[in-house]
Amino acid sequence: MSQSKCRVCREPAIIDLPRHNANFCAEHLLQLCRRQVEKAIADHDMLSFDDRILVAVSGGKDSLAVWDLLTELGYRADGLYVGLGIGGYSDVSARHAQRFADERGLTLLTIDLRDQYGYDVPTAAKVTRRVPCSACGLSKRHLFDRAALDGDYDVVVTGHNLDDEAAVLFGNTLRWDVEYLARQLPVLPARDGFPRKVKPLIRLTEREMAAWCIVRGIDYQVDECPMAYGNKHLAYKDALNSIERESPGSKAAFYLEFVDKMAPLLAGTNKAATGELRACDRCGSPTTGETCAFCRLEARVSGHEPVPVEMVLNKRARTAYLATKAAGE
Ligand code: Q46
Ligand code: ZN
Ligand code: ZN
Repeated sequence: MSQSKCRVCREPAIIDLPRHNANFCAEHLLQLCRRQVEKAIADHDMLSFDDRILVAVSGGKDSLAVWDLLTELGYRADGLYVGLGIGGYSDVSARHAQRFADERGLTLLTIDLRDQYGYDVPTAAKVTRRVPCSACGLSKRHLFDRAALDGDYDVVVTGHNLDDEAAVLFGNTLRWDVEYLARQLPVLPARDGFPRKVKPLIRLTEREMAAWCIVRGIDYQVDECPMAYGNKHLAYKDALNSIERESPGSKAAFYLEFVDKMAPLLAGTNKAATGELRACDRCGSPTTGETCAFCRLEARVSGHEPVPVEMVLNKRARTAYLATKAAGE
């Protein structure tokens, strides 16, 4: 079989993208990624070159790739890393995020949940007896919003890619969760003390982002968060990937056509956007009650004896986590 060739320049290809029915060399893969990000930004009026941007950085491929892409395209973007205290996973993620920023002379702000708020994600999960991702998501959303407002940033950027958004859409559709569907937009406008939030990677897949990082020499955290094990989100991604294999392009059509055709029909059904908000009596963040959910969580779990990661994993997840930990030691 002859070596596959880049669709643009006919040089040897490094990746095949069945969704585009084409192969690409390194240079033209980068060009495709840049163009898809530019298109997402333009189609949804996400960013302007005057904006001060805060990128939510986890140390994984997507957040580092979006930071890299925006910087390369000429946007002014700082990063914020939140240390979640998820054992070795968090330690490694923090190193990747810091090294990326240092090597490029970019500004990375950092917040450590345990140092600054007296708890971490495993401890919060154990004390509240809720799934770790619930305390984690709540903490991250609050801290990114706060940091953006306190630091006078115009917008928070997240690295959610097409696979992430399609998987969330799939879950919301399976349950016909209209309220979540109405909120699943590439841009959430600023309102009442919340910053604007945008997702410039909605037209790019996980595989394309991994390829971007490899070609650009970005050393990212490859391991999944141990708390994600057995997560429904991963099952939805697998389901969509098997549909995509049979019918390339389905994933992009599912999500992007939702945004174009369905989301406008749901506008106005987003209750959270219309509810009455007031300032939290502890931190001043917008909330519907007296105290915001973050401050209530902090009050409940702060100062509690730290709980190790393995204590909040189910049996299969714990076995996988301990094996990875042993291999890394
Ligand atoms: S970091 Fe946090 Fe994710 Fe880990 S605990 Fe869940 S939400 S899986 S993006
Ligand atoms: Zn080429
Ligand atoms: Zn509060």
